[in-house]
Amino acid sequence: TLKVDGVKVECEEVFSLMSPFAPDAASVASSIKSHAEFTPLFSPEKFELPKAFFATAQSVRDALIMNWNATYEYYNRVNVKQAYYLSMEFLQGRALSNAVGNLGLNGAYADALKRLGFDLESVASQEPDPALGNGGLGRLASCFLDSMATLNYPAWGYGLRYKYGLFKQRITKDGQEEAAEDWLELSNPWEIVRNDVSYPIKFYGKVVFGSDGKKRWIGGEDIVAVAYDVPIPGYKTKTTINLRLWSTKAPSEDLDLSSYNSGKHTEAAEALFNAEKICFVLYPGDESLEGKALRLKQQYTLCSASLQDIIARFETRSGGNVNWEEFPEKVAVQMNDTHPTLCIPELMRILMDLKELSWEDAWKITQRTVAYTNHTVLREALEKWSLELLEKLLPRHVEIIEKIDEELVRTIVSECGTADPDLLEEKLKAMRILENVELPSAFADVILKPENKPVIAKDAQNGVKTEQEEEKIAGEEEEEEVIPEPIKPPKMVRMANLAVVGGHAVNGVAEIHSEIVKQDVFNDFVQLWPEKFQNKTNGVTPRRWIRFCNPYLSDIITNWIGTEDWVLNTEKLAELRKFADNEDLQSEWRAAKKKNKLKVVALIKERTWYTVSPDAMFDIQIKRIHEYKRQLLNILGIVYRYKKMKEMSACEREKAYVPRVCIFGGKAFATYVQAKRIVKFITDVASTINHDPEIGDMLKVIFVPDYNVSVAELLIPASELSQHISTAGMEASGTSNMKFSMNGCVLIGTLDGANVEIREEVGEENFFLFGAKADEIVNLRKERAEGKFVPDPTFEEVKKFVRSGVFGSNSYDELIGSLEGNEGFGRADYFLVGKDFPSYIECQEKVDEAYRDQKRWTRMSILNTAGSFKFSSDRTIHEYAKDIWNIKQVKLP
Ligand code: B1H
Repeated sequence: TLKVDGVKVECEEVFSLMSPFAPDAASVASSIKSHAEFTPLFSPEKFELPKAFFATAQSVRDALIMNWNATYEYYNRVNVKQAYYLSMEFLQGRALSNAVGNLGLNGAYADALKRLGFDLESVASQEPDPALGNGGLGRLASCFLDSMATLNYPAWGYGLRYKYGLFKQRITKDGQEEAAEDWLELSNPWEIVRNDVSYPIKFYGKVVFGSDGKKRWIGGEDIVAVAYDVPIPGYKTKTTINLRLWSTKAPSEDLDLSSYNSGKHTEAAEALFNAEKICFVLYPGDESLEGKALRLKQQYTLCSASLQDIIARFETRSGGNVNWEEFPEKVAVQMNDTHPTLCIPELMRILMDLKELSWEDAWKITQRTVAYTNHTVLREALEKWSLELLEKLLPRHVEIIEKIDEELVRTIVSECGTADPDLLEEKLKAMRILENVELPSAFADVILKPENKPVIAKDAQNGVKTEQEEEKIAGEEEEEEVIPEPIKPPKMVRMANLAVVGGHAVNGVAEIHSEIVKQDVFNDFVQLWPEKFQNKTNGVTPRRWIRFCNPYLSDIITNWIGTEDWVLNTEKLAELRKFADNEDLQSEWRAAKKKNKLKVVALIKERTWYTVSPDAMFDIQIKRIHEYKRQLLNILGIVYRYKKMKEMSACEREKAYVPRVCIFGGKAFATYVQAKRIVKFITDVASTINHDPEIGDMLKVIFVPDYNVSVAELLIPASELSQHISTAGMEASGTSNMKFSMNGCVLIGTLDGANVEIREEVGEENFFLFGAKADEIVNLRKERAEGKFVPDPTFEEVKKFVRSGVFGSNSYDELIGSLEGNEGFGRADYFLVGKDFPSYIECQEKVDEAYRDQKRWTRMSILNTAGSFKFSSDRTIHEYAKDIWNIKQVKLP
């Protein structure tokens, strides 16, 4: 009899899994069989793949729960400081192979499943790929969880349990179509519903004074957040941390039984639906006001439920002896971008209104607890919320935000002084949390420039007008014309400014990005609090992103380095450098790549019906479709190559180029029209080129539909060239660049995000660099706007070719127009595709030349893997733990 999650269970199989000795295949097989028998999801008479997956997952989960309980109990006992990573997104990917791999049970599970007539790989591929994230930001959060657990850091993740993850992408003749992704359709074997862990969440209502003179937030809409726990195992450690995802429901009394009984079923259940819909989908469309309110409710639910939970744990661990000053010594909260910024006013509210702390004490505690990671410098992506909406939805929080803004104004005025009113005005404009909102009354008089001060105010002061004022008033009297009131810009709350002010640390995610954050986006704050700003270059987990997704290459690395320690200590990968020219290693290396390419050949066939040659170079660009990521530059480069090939004889063609398969993957946000045009254009180009018999295997273009983590796990190990070609200064970091490099893929890219550091680590001769630099961009855009930019003839040639109708009747006016100073279609090549085009083409020619020499190419490939050790998320998490969270590793006894 064992206690699992507080419940007594009788189960022999569970016992054998939790024993300190690795279970053998026989006991694993019997555990799987017993789960298959008792899993009520499937019919009892058949034992097929889907059932095998569920039973296997449940047997693994048993092992995880043992370790997860032990970890939790131990942290409770030692009461160490714990970090909490709050993120609206966790892009977990499939869990089975990862869990089995981290537990070191690969052999036992593979054997056990063989005995039952299955193979582990096919069983694992039954798992739906949970996409509770959009891209890099969510995947980073998941890599961080793996590293936290692996490195034995006391840390948890908090997120939302969306019923539907990121949409499923279908590619039709019209381009991208979206369909709901029902990842929970067959239930989720990894989660543990915690009906015992739930918190009330309030929206709307009003703020009143209680009889004790304290503020109370009352009325409105009340819902409940329920915890769903997902155990996260570390690699080769017992530590199993928790990802706690919140789901929402209505309090049970909210079903209006009398309406229901009188036949008004929909109205009676309205409250239930209203509460549940909050967690229906990841990033609901937020063009409408309803969409905005829903997204804001999601953000607040995450912040409020997580903080209530963290505070409850702090109180329990304090054992009835709560000292709030100690809170920041026990708790670190990391906000993944600004999406959880409501943590700041929420923690303030709880501390002041519920725990009765003073503003000053609550503020000190909040600031010491919270930290903020910035992931973007694109101005339009810096989150802002309408003050009006916030006021309605969270009236108490708006009072708190207003007070934080007022305190900030006080600080700015005292630091900057009033001697230079222009400078002060500029600072206030850049730094205030509230935008387009009058200054708090206490400051209006001190700050306004003399000429802006209301005449009445002066009048009232001394009754004497200046000469200019007399003239102005006289002028106004003469003109009888009524001047219409100017339309007031909407009042907004700038979440990034709130996050900077309310936390003790702000970090960017790659060196160049953190510099831009300091020099540009938050420069005024840097002058005020230079010590807050840091860099934490992103990383990826080497477990999922090489050890498990690329077993062929992993075995080779282990053999040549002589140990498997590199999975934990990636510095060891550097030892491969000394073998970079070794012919034996080189031929093993190429053979592994070929095996991975063959898997992708099959994937392409299955998903697109195209047949591609495994002997061609695999050239891959996989990421969200966005103008700044410049898939358009890539595809126009391909079009140019195609045009040149068509102008050549077969013999000339083979001399000039190496055969390539150019692979794209990625989703466009459903309402991002230009991104969807790019998808359509890529598939149109693909269909022309792939059916051109003259070109054959010399060039193929593939758009892999429904790109997700599992597809990335197949494509990355098979890649030879990968493209990271954003307009310099616009990609904060990128993380797929790290995964590619680790898997021995050579990068072509701009000096942007983490590319800069990857190039430094792998050596500039092993990275194909092109394009304008970040500090040239502003000037280049200015030149463009002034009509001084003269496009290269190659760029004119490629645009003309596209317009000639080679790729169908569409002339792509909107797409090609956006690259020109064509007013109707956009921002005159804001992303500088035309500027970088010639250097991109030239660089791609160098790629062909290098690839032709397979020894040289393999050397470059090996040196990429060898130089990628910095980009393990283990390194990143150590840095967060030391420089921001101040937490220590705790190994379970
Ligand atoms: C990144 C986002 C993002 N930056 C808003 N910003 C979102 C912003 O749903 N939303 O509202 C979702 C995501 N994502 C990415 O973060 C950067 O573009 C990458 O360069 C970076 O590697 C990644 C992780 O730091």
